[in-house]
Amino acid sequence: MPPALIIIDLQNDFVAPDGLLKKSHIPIEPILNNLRPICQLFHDQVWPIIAVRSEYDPARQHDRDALSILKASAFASTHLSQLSGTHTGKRPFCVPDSKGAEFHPAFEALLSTVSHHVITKSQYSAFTNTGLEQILGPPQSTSPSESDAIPSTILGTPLYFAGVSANNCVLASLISAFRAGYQCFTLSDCLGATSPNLLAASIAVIDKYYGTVLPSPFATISTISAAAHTHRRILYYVNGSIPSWRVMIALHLKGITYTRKRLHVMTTPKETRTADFLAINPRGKTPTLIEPDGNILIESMAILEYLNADDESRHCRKLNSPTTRKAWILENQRFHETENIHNVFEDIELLYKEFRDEPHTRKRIYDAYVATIAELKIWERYLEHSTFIAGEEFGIADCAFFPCLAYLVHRGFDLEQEGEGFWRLKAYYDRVDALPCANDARPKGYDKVGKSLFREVHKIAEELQEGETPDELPGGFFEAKMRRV
Ligand SMILES: N[C@@H](CCC(=O)N[C@@H](CS)C(=O)NCC(=O)O)C(=O)O
Repeated sequence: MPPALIIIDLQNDFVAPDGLLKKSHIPIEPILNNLRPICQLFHDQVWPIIAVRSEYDPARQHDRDALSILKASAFASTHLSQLSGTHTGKRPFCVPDSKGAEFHPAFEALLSTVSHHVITKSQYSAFTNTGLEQILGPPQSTSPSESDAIPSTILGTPLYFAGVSANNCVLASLISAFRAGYQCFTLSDCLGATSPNLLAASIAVIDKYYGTVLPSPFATISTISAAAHTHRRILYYVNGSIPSWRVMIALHLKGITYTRKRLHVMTTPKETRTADFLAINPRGKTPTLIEPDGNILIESMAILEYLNADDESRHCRKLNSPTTRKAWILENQRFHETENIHNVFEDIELLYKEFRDEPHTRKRIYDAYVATIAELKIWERYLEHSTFIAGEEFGIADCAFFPCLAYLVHRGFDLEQEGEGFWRLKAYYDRVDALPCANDARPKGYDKVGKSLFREVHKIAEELQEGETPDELPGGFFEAKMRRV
């Protein structure tokens, strides 16, 4: 389906000095100055332009409670206030047949120069009970071929949003479009709100969760056409998180293109815990992958299995060959085994907590360290027989494993010095780290060694080992220390 331009609510009540907002009306001229060339571009390309207007009839107050019709059932029902909002409050905006409900004359003048559709809505969202989707056509333009486990032929129709107010009707309409599966763009200099803060906050939310924000000069025939030939696949990720990192390696390995959306977890509230994100993934976790067909995938291991589905089915078809069978069993098993290494060092991160000096915590950190050494010994042995962890080819098990190892290294775990020396793991680390997929997925800031946790871990280990004999120690710390001495 062709791209479309959706211009929202440039009506007197919002943008005229004699409208309901009076002195705090949103100035329309800057918006129109930027919108004129875009309208002309869409008109020339015969791409649809939709002028959306609101009519909020106080007599139809029940509309306020009407449930938005949201087709994309993949989304959680978490309440997003914009989606059920209307302006039929104490100060009714855009009452039917009022001057306030008319388009601003300057916008009318612009509309008279281009072909366009007008639709009327009665809630914030231009998608609620308006038939807009019939005008736009389906959000995705082809269906996946049956032989394609990973949809690569689905294109998401791009929609470009402009108008007012950014924090209510534009945002609500864009969220509805996103949930229905359209690719969403917003023209940052063609938006308005009643305050710069509201405008900036809305743009930030759109950019963070729902789409691409761009100034109108960047919306050219070539960028818009390129968007129309792209599919909508989004990965929400946390920088440096092992689960996200795994998925990013696999996406690159499989040559799958996608848009990255980074979420921060050191902020208050965490960007993973906002209503917007919880409506996408009720667990509030990354990685979360939105597929071009609208499916939402969570849990890194499940996503990796999904991304490997094509290879998997190819393997399965040949499972009667003993060699393929053996390779498939090994890869599958090693893939699941990586959760052992992923879980085992979790308690070392207690060093980040305020209560890190409590004896009980220090014991947990020590135990995690000992268990990590023991676990790595297993992986060191596996590498005696192969270049990668499940064979001679870098595969899905490596995608799951490598970030666990690389995280330890980044936190100061010296593969050559720890335990009895993890020489094979060190060579493996260097080999994988040089691969394009590892390079592409390397977390920001991980090109240099980070704050070493292991210096502190060693101190704890020394302290807790005092008085114990080496034979009683399950881990390799003492052995390594003796070797170094
Ligand atoms: N089992 C999940 C774990 C995902 C997970 O814990 N993600 C963390 C980042 S490492 C997250 O998104 N945390 C955000 C939060 O808890 O709000 C997986 O493998 O995908």
